[in-house]
Amino acid sequence: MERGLQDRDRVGVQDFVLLENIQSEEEFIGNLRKRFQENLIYTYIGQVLISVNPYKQLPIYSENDIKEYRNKHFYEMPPHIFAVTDNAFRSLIEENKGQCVLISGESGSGKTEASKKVLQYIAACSGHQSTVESVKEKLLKSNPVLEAFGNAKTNRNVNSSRFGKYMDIQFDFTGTPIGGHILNYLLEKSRVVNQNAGERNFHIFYQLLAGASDEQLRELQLTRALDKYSYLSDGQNGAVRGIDDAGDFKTVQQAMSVIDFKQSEQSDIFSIIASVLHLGNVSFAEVEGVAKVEKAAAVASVAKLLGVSENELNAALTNRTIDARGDVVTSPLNRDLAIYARDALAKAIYDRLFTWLVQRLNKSLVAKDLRSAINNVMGILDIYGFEIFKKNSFEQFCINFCNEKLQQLFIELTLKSEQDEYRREGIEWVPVEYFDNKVICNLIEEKYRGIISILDEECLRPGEPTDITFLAKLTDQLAKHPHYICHEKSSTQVQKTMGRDEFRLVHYAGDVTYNVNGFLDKNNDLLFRDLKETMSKASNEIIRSCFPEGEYKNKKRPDTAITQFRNSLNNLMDILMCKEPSYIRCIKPNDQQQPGIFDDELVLHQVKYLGLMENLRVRRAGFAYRRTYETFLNRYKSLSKSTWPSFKGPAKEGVRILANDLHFGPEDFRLGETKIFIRFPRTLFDTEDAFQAKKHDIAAIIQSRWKGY
Ligand code: AOV
Ligand code: MG
Repeated sequence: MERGLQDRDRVGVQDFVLLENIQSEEEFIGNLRKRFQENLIYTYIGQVLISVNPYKQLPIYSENDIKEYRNKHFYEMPPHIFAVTDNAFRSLIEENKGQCVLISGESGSGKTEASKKVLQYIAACSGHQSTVESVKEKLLKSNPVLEAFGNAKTNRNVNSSRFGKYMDIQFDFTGTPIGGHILNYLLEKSRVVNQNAGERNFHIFYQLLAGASDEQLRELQLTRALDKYSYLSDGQNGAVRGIDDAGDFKTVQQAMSVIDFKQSEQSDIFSIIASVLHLGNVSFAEVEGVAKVEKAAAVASVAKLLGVSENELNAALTNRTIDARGDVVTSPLNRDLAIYARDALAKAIYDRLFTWLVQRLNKSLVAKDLRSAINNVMGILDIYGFEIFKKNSFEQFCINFCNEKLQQLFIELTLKSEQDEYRREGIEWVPVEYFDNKVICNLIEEKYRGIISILDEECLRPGEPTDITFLAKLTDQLAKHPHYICHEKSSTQVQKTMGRDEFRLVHYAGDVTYNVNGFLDKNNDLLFRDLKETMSKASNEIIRSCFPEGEYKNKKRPDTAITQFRNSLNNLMDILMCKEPSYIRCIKPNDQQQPGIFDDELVLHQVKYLGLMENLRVRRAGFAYRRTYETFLNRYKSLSKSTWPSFKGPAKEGVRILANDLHFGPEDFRLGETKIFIRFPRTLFDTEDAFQAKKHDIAAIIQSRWKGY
């Protein structure tokens, strides 16, 4: 086990507050690197856990490791995600405070893996009655299902989450998990119909084709050849090293059974997945401006799998009905619009199926008879990480906005809670300068002037709004903003790095150039009424429930995609704000997704934008270490004759005596209301070393006594 001074040269310090020079970025990175090379991927800044993705399996997550961390004091064990979870779990049970574990970091940094470890720990160390076991089993099995439908290979991560997930685990008053609830955020549905080079569609498509039995495939009218499906061929990336699609399919099927998906539901789900593949193969010819379906067989397959009339589907794919003040007019689509309609349908079907899955999981995650016993919840947030690609579109804009919001929450909560603690304990406090990304959040979401408002305004404007008129409005209104860069008003040097149809945002985590192409369409998210109507009559029950009749009859315009997303994010922030947060900040050590490579520059960039140096400075501004009087006294009481072997009286008094006998200088520490605050790490090191030496002596004495018997 790592500890103390002796190992520092080799394994670095396990808490950054123990660094000698907290101004030095080199020292900070050096510490992370040293530990990474020793497979010590976890390091603290106080209570915040930094996790560096090892890109290889480490033997640190066994049942035994879980036992090691159970009910231990935070600092007594090496840093670990289990320690953070244990800490949160105990606050939940002992103090009845709702908890949330917030996991952040860029794409591929290890957030989703971290969230699974949190769940694993909770499941392993809480109640073991059989009803509870089944709840836990379902919670655990929800992951493979959601990942199959919501994750995909991107150029940043082979298993990248393409949706945001917030999961509440619900406990009764004894701390026994009795259920869970999942909220999902904006799935990147455009992936269903096209993928960038080197990327894939959602895993489930490949899993189905690789893993289904011959008979099942025959029923779904599918073949195993990926290149037969136009929706799978963009990325030209069928089989991927490190992904076992057939094996994963078995896992998903098995998970679905555990979650009590009925056989008919499973069959409906896979019919829908197959129908999306067939839909992608529907192509159109154009005769005198009017689209005609070319591949009737593909339409027939879709119709059969979803249980809709083939003729009606055929007509709905090539016509558009508009109900203008009671005047119902149907007009034919040209080829481009028919393709648009087809893709919109495929995206809507997939997206709604995903939401249906989440709701279905939720239904089975709460044991009905226990509903009233819910006493407290622990939330786990795992979103899509900040991402920059060669080409960034509306999806990246949403994802990166989401990351800005989470960073904002981190800033507010860590700095605020630190300040609160000093105030509560009556300790003086020196404020630390930091970059507050509120300015970027405002740029995006401020009423009337923010990018979202401008986008919505353009989407709703009569006339002929286009992506380019939207961009012109942005530039018109935001050109002076320090975090907005436009082509038109930039130096020729900057102009060379971006196109005329692009704008750039200076995000907290780096500059991202967005191409406006598709922003309006994606935000409008229009699905023609004819298709909604056809779907609402499907005999496939999931499809029918996903396309309720009332929807196509309702003339009120739904909120735009980005407005729905913003509202749901703001709701999420409200949920998180009233819980006690634990932070896990994930770092990606290299872009090759390989073990053993620690790219200093890449890591430094993340350390900077995550605000970790500031986090450390705030933590160290006053006092590096703090322990409750009880903990401190318990651990170090053997170091003074006045407190050993026992001390009667308040723990605070014991600590005062101990500090005196250990010759702590008057500037080295402060005694707060409930904790001792130690200014310099050295003081703690010396104390800890003395304790270790003493422990040795005591052990030797005890041993020699035993020998006498
Ligand atoms: P992300 O959730 O942060 O990215 P993941 O959790 O999917 O990243 O991690 C990416 C990959 O890194 C995983 O598939 C594992 O191969 C590896 N990995 C991560 N953490 C660990 C760990 N603790 N031990 C071993 N391997 C790990 V994204 O979802 O793209 O933002 O949208
Ligand atoms: Mg993820």
